[in-house]
Amino acid sequence: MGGKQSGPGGAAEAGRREGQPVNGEPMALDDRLCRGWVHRASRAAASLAALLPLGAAHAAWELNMPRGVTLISREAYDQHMLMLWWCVGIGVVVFGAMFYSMIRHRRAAGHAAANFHHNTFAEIVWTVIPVIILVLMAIPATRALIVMEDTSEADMTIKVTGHQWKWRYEYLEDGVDFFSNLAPESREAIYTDAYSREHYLLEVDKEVVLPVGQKVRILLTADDVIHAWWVPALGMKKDAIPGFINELWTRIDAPGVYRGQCAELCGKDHGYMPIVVRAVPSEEYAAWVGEHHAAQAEAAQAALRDWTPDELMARGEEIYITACAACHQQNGQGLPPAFPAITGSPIATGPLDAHLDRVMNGKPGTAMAAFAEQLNDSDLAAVITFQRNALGNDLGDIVQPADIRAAR
Ligand code: HEC
Ligand SMILES: [Cu+2]
Repeated sequence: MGGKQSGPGGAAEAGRREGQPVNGEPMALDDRLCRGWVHRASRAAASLAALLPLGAAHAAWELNMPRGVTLISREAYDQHMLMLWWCVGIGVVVFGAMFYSMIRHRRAAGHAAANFHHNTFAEIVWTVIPVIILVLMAIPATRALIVMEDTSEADMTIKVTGHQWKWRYEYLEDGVDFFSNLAPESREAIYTDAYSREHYLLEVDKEVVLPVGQKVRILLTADDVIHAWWVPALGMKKDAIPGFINELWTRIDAPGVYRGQCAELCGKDHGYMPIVVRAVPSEEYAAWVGEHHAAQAEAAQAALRDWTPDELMARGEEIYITACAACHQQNGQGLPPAFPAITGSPIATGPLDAHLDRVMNGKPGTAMAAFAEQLNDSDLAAVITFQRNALGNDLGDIVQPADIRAAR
């Protein structure tokens, strides 16, 4: 409403509402609307142009959905295209007939309007034809839905759990279990230069590695609120709901890295819980599982010895940035009142027992999760040591993995 030239109300406004010339200038209204349009369009074009040079990531913007790399994604894509072309065909026929008759039988050419009210034949035709079209669409769509829901005869099963704000992946047969967080580089880029990261906010610290060509059954649930697991190239998006298990399956055809993200508004860092699936040949997958087990054994071994303060602080900082900074912030100031500061916090600068308890067992009913099940002994010892001796705190005490073991 209201161009810059005139405020709301007033003679010009009244004139526009009535569609009457204002002050004896018959073209003023159209002229103004027209200028408004041109102005707005050129402004929009300018802001679009300003967006374009923003980086290579934007070159990947596409209008259509990706065809993807699984049976399901291709099925969804092909049906989407099939129905799009049907719609185009229907549009051409309907609008063609409409415009043809509007132009061909216009009054200016001497045609008089027909005057009929009811035509049973036409009504049957325009009911039956759409019904037939819908049934024709429903057949392939139903077939695809049945295939999508069939998780039987899977080669392997992984359980995916949404947490605020990270994903946990458990490979039920292969004994692999880890949390996947937003990569620290991406988190840092939030505060510095988003365009410095090629996959800004779409990179993680640990990728989900899956073997190509194998049917993977995915059990999907959540720990706190509803999340949704969504990887476009796999043609999959489903809600992860606390207390329920949803099932999906995938069989990835081609090795590659496929990115996605949480697709259910799940709180403050909803935009910061990406998914990265790396599909690799079976041998590479087996090697990855082996490496994972070796790393786990090494971590278990490392938890048996005493760590130096420097080791604890260095590891503690890494853990703090990936696992704690989302809420308590990188500088330890938190976001009060929702997320308390660690700097000067009564617990992080108070008795050690209470600090261990809060980090290991969390605080039920708040966003502070129980990290005892999410981090191993060394990582817990390191991050607690870090909180007590960095971010403005300076207690001078350190926590060893053995202390955590004793507190479990
Ligand atoms: C999802 C958000 C979130 C994350 C991630 C998180 N916390 Fe917290 N944390 C909280 C909230 C909320 C509280 C306040 C709980 C309460 O009401 O007492 C809290 C409280 C604390 C406190 C007590 C502060 C005080 O003085 O009351 C400590 C210590 C703490 N967290 C450590 C950690 C550590 C260590 C990590 C990472 C391993 C971590 N937190 C990750 C949300 C979070
Ligand atoms: Cu989420």
